[in-house]
Amino acid sequence: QAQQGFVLFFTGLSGSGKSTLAQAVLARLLETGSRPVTVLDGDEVRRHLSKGLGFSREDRNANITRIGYVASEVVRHGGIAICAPIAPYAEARTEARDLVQAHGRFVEIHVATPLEVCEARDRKGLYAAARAGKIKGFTGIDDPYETPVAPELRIDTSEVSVAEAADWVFDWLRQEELA
Ligand code: GGZ
Repeated sequence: QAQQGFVLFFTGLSGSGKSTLAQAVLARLLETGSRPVTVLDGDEVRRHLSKGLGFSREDRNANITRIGYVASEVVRHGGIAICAPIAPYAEARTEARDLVQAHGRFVEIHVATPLEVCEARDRKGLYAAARAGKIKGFTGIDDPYETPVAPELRIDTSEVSVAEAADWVFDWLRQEELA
């Protein structure tokens, strides 16, 4: 019997640990080896699928809708898709969820690392640039992040290690008989 397709949709601030956690969960899924996994990471998507889009509300929502559409196609064929955009607006997250749920499960994982921690990490120096006014409309600084109200999972990476967080996601998938 073919297993159900599903989407792991990581959402959270820049530097929250979405990509790192997504990679760790990907590794676990590949270890179990049963099915191919499509990864739609924020950076990758913006280089290809969403090339030319900026960071206005309209462009961010278009980005998330595109990701949702591709993920829904993967799920329609029984596959697994992992997405890790900021996805700051609830309306676009809901649209992605609706697209996917027409064919399978949508697992929203809020990577709820506090802004202070993301800003302190500032791996790419983007928060400093945003504070200095060199980047306008940066999520968490002068652009909103609408906190997910009812995500399937919520994980603060300042409280647990990446390995623990990945275990948690994987255990949840097992419980739901998705992995
Ligand atoms: C937020 C921005 C911005 C602005 C450039 N706001 O840490 P990063 O660099 O690698 O992740 C951020 C990435 C966000 O792209 P997404 O496609 O995930 O965003 S959205 O879901 O809102 O469409 C950051 C970089 O792009 N970046 N300008 N103004 N992040």
